[in-house]
Amino acid sequence: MAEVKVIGASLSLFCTRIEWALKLKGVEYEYIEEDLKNKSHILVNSNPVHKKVPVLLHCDKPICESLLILEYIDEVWKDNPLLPQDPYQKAIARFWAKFADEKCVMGAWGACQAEGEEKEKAVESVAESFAFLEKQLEGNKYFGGEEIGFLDLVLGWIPHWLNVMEQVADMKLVDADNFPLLHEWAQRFIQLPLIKGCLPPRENLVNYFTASLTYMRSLKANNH
Ligand SMILES: N[C@@H](CCC(=O)N[C@@H](CS)C(=O)NCC(=O)O)C(=O)O
Repeated sequence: MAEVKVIGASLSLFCTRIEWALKLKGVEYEYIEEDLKNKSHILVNSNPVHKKVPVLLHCDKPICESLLILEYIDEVWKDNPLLPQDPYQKAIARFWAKFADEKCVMGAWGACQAEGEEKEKAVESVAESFAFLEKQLEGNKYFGGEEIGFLDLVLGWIPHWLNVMEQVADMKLVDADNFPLLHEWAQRFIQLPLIKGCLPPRENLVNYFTASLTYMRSLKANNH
């Protein structure tokens, strides 16, 4: 029986960050692909509150929510630390991670779905959030400093997932002109062999987001 298992979905940005962390730490794990349209007993029993992936099973004990899983991994496996040791810096990294998930992931997905004037406003609002992250990169190679850390993994969806969202929804959120540091960081991050080697194929993401967007827009249209 594997000591560490990840219940995940191959296209999920939340799940990929967990796999990156485990690989970075050199932890062997078994990956269990979940069918989110027909959730397994193991998922429902392991995450009865949200019934979402990822779930980390460590010696059969479940840990849910990707940011908490990253922290757990960092505490259990000490090699290649993800979070800063300094309590203040640690709190700051957690703050930006929560901010990024609440404002940037959700904001970008909201902007994808919006249309017309609503889309312009949504794009503007996410850009304001990205501007805060751009500032965090001033004088730094990575969010973690010289090496990738917690916040880099949390924001690691930008070069791959956001890029697909931008293509599918015909919008531009992060490019070299508006966010040069974030753009440069994204290029650097995605080229790291460990990161690059654990990404879902772009074509699958394009198909997934195209279908999701069509579905969300049809729901919206039927409500009017
Ligand atoms: N806040 C959660 C978000 C996880 C999440 O949204 N997972 C999606 C897949 S990307 C999911 O399991 N969706 C299934 C559902 O909503 O029923 C985390 O960080 O782990």
